Amino acid sequence: MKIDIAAGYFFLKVMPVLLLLALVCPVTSTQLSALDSCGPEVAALKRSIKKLENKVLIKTWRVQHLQMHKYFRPFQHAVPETDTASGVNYNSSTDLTLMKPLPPAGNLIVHDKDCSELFDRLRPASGFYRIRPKLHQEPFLVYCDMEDGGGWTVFQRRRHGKVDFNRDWVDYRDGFGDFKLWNDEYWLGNERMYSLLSEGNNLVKIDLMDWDGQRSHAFYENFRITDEADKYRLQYEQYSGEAGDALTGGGGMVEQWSACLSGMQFSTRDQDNDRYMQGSCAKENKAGWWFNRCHAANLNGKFYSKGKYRGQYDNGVVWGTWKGLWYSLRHTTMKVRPLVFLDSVGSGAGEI
Ligand SMILES: [Ca+2]
Repeated sequence: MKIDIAAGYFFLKVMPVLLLLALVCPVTSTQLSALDSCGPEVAALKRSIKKLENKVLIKTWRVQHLQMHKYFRPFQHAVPETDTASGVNYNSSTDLTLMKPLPPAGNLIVHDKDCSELFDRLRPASGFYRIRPKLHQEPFLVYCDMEDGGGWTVFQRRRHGKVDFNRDWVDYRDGFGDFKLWNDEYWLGNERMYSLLSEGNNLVKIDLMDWDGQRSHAFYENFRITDEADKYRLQYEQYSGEAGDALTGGGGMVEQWSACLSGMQFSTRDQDNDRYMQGSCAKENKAGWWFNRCHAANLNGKFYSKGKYRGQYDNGVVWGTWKGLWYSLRHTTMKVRPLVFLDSVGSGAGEI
């Protein structure tokens, strides 16, 4: 820095004076000794040069002094998260700084884009972890199912009925429920699901359990939803599994005409986007979900704690092709991972 400032002063201040001097009193190198004879102009210019040289010396000394006493120091990258809020490691009482270092250029903490990346990287146990599917997004908590082959990002869970799933559009868009304990219930939120599912090439697994502890499941390939402008319309491709293709309505053409959810927009009690002209499927079924006229599968329905139920509407936690429309399930899980995935079993595609 000393050299830079001295050189800068020389070229900006001293050099022009010398050039001016050469113009006023042109001489060759062998005639330099004759400058003194060029009159008062030369004497004035020599005084200016002396002043500038002194200024350079003073500035150089000040720079050295500041560096020596550490009034400032070059920018340093913050160490990874410490207890101090600024990320600066003040480990020496003599290392006082008057100028605070600049903040780090970016977030130094790496977030996985989903639970499959986390699984590949660390093979951790199941639990809640922070993921970030898109770089522009804030990271958010989600339950990662690291059993069942591992790497599953869970976006819906019903376990005990403590969380109310009869909610408005904004709640379903932003997500709700509890994100702490292994059996907490939640809806991750349509906006987060949109970012999580938007690239397709995924495999969604729906895990179901009845009140006798019997389990079943359904797989859907390339499960996606559109954005909020299109009301989070549902799209999916190939079904496989044991529980039946209830999302498509099951049964024959008549059932599918009224209950196929492929291509349906999302509806809530305050936003009716279904095809049921006479009323609101979301209100009747007490759920936010993709409805047609209305459904053969509604995992966000009303939680009945005995399984079989009766009522005006088939509004339980329903997977019609497995237990019928009048049986409300005990456990449900909707989870996703990449279609091509080397799971812990090594099959590459879960149970398919
Ligand atoms: Ca309607």
